Amino acid sequence: MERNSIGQSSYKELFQRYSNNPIISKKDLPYSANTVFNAGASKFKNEFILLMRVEDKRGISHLTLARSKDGIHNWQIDPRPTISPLSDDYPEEIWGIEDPRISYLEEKEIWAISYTAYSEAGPLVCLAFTKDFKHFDRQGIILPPENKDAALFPVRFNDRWALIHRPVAKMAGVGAHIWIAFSPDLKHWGDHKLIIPAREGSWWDANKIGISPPPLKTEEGWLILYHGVKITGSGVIYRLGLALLDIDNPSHVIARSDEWVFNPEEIYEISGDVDKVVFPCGWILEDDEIKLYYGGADSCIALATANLPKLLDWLKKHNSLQG
Ligand code: BMA
Repeated sequence: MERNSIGQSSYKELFQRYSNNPIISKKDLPYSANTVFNAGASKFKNEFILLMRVEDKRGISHLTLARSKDGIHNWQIDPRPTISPLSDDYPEEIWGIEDPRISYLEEKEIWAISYTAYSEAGPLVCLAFTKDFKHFDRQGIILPPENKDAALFPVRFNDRWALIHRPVAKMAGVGAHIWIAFSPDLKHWGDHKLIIPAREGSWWDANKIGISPPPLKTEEGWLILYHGVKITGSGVIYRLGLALLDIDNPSHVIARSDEWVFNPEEIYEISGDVDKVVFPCGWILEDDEIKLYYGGADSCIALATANLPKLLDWLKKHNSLQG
């Protein structure tokens, strides 16, 4: 019988949770903290690495690295914060650094990390480069507040880099939508365009959406996994849906799912510092299988897997942009 790498054979759901979730929670950290959650993910020297958001007991977040041979078990966690906010040199990091997304830029042979810095003027987008996950070369602010949920494409389009981001307008009744921007040098960003608007009314992705892990290159286009935030009488529900962007022109949206594909259901997703949240910042594709690393209820890191051809096939059947 066909089995995925976490030992399950059922494909009733598009994503299958690992049965021993969560894979990392604060009891696994080598130092004391409030919580560990939303982690960027990548492969580095044949290991899976997670760059985890850790919130300390003051409420300020930093990033800490965990590595594992199989991406499931035996996570080796750095004994102290790997990237701490440096507010003397980077005042925008005064209230912490959060939610890293990692993209490998093959032509430069570097990993680019886009992350949220929590400044006195609000959350904004910063970028850092690394070649070894030990030394991090900060590039500073690339998009001013309020902006977060930014992720780089790993390749250039007609000589320009592309970035998905999520600015927030403070005007009442204006939602928070997914945008794209372009840059010749990874520093100066322009040609901003809204590509995926939040829906309205009672939809699962009404009013506020943002990209989750970085865009994933597939034969059908760039696969986007995005979060939608529904406000209910008892608080928020963070769920995930899919979209597909044109492979050569990522400003063009080919498909967008009508239904959500992942929803907080297990206790570690429903109950924590922020209830009813699933929030991935990283995914890794190997042999058609996606490993999705997500924060559960802002209180732990969990793993789910999905079969890429099945996701693409499902998205075709559930494309709300058709007809
Ligand atoms: C978002 C981000 C995430 C967090 C989520 C739910 O705005 O801050 O880091 O997981 O809210 O609290």
